[in-house]
Amino acid sequence: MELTKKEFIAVFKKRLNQKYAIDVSDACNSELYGTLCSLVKSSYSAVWRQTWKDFVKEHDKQTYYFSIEYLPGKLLKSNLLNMGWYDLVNSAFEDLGLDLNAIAAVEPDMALGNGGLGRLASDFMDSLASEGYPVNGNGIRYKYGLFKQRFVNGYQVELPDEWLNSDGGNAWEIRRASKSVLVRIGGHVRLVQEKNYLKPVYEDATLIRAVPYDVGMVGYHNNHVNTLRLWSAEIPESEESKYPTIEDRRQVEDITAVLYPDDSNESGRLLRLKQEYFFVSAGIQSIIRHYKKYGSPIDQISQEVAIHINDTHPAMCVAEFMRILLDEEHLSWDTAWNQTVRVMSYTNHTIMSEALETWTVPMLNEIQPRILQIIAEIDHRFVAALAGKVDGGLIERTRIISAGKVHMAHLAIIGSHSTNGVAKLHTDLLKSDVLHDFYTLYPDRFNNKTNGIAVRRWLQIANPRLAKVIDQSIGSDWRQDASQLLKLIDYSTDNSLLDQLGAVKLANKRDLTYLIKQETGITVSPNAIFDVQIKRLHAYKRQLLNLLRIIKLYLDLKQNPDLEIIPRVFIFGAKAAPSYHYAKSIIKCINETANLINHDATIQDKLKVIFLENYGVSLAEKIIPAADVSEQISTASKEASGTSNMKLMLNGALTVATLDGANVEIKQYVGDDNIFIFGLNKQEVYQYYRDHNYHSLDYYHNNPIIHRVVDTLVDGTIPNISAEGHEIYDSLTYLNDEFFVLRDFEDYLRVQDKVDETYRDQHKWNKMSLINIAKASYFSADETVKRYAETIWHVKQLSEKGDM
Ligand code: DL6
Repeated sequence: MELTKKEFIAVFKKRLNQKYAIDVSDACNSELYGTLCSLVKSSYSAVWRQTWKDFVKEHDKQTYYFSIEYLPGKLLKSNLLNMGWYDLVNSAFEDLGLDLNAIAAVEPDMALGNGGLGRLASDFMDSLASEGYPVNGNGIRYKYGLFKQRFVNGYQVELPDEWLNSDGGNAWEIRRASKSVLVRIGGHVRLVQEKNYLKPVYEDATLIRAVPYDVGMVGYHNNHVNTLRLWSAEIPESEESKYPTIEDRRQVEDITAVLYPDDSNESGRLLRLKQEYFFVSAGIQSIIRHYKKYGSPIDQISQEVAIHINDTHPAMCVAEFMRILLDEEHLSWDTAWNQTVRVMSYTNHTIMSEALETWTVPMLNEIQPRILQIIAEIDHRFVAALAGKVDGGLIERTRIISAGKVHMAHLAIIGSHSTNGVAKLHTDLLKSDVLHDFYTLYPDRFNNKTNGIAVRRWLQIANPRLAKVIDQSIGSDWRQDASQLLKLIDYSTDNSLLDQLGAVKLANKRDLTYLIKQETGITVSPNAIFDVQIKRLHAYKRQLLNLLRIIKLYLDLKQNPDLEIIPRVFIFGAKAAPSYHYAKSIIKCINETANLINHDATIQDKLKVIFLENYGVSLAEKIIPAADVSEQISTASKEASGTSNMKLMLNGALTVATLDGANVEIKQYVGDDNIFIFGLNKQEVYQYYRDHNYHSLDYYHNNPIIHRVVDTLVDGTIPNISAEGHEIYDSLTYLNDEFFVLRDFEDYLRVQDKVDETYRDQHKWNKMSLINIAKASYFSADETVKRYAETIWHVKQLSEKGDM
């Protein structure tokens, strides 16, 4: 819809009146928000429908991206931007005396994920639509998003995130009851021989109604809207009488109630397995139903359908797809298997063994006995096909079911034609170590797809000041095509631009100081270095290393209050998994250290430590534009890729990094002079593993600085951490410091001194910043998804970028 500002204002007022019977002057922000969303949605719905028809008409191949997590954050601004409405609405609202930012803030964050994995899926959804690829998401419509984090006496407390009950609700979704499917869970199954196939007969299974809620994924200026389909569990009408009490009903409704229910106990794990099967089965049933209605014969389905398994959670896609092809479509095993492997592809997102899921055979049998039978048959055939051809040990290590456990990553790899890692180093590690056995079996299946980020959200929307300065130097083509940002390199000696970059950063830091004051009551100076570490709280990400350095600075200043240092504000944003005790202890220690330092007058504002509550997409959009330093300090080899590293560099922060994940590629792009690298590399970490010769106590005993700093965890220097401090102290000393914190500490101090020294030369700093902004374009998700589309899924672009 092409509108002038005047027309937009008229349409907006009319819709507001129709929807809420109110005028602009009396309307509250949530009414204004609801009105704007309804206008936006009704404007893209015709395009949405047309995109769907185009998919069907051409019999073009479509991809379905299965992910148990999505983190879209807020969609209003992103939809406005992608539809080309942003400036128009902003200016119209100014005329009406309205504040778009305040109105957009009404929208609850759609927090259907824990961290990088879910945000990546959402950045991909944006890029796939913007590049015009026929790719739809498939996930779960959790009633409660990721918990809301509060700090009480420094401890993390988890509160439910009732996002659907908030003022904004979910304005974007459309409930499509007519597209519901039934998912069978539990019970028993036996196979009965029919003419030419085995017919499963189910007894005592529970039927769950899976109802899809569709959210439009609007492409950038290209008349293309894909679908994110999220499934919700309900009781089928025919089964109502079986659920007389509220408790009974909850057993069904709870399947899609919370994201990653606590899996520290058996019932939590069972519920999670149920969730996984539920969204896999619902998604695959609806894909096959659609294909049968509009597609070619079922034994050619791989020509028109690709299914992506995002991490191991949807690995049952392989077995569920086989189930339908065998039990309902009566294809032979070989034909069904051939199609399945061609359809499926898999991304591995971590080498941490706890995230490579396994289920016990009895658990899988309890949730879906037919799926277990099919997995057992895949396993049996895999073993039979290799017997006598390769070493027996290799077969044992790679088979799907062993020692009573079902290995979901093995199922995903064996049942798909592509396995990719998410950064070069990570993929190399998969090949050489974690999945080496599979690599020897299927070398051609392995490939790398380094992660990417949505430059639209993380620069155009999150940092309008920087976007404007970039427009003024290189023009605005980069808004369509991020690679144009490389033109900035030509301006690396343009003092005026470098000064403007400095001014933008300062203004963004000022904004963040207001937010910090509002949220924590602490005053910080925008002239300090803003040193940012934002990511999930995990031991391998080493927020602890950052904390120990903060303590070291504090001790130095206590000893010498006149010490000249560049003031720093350390900013943390992180949630710990509710059952991850150690991570929660680190949060407590950071909060208590913050409390100590922030209220110590002798420190004279040279140090401030801010831990912002409830880190999520919207908070990230406020922190990232204001960051000077990006902390990417995981133990080398442990972070698969990282994506906050890319977002922060795009916004001009300089990276302090270990050679881990995508940091390695960042270093390659920006060059050694524009990044601060420290610590063990992957080879050195692995050397320690091989030689068993890391003794953290040696570092503790032989290095007086380390000794003094680590002792503060237990000697009362930091108040109120007696239990948590001892837990962390023990982990670093007697338990031999699993993540080499003490080993890397000295080098971390060295590199941080270099940061200080560089910051003193603002001209140099801004130049480095400019190079980082330019080179971040290599991590545009638009390019990443092209590589998935062209080399894994083989889907074509249906529409190209260009103004509507
Ligand atoms: O690929 C997206 C993201 C990576 O950037 C992170 O490095 C990686 O930790 C994360 N992986 C997960 C999987 N579960 N765990 N742990 O979230 O994926």
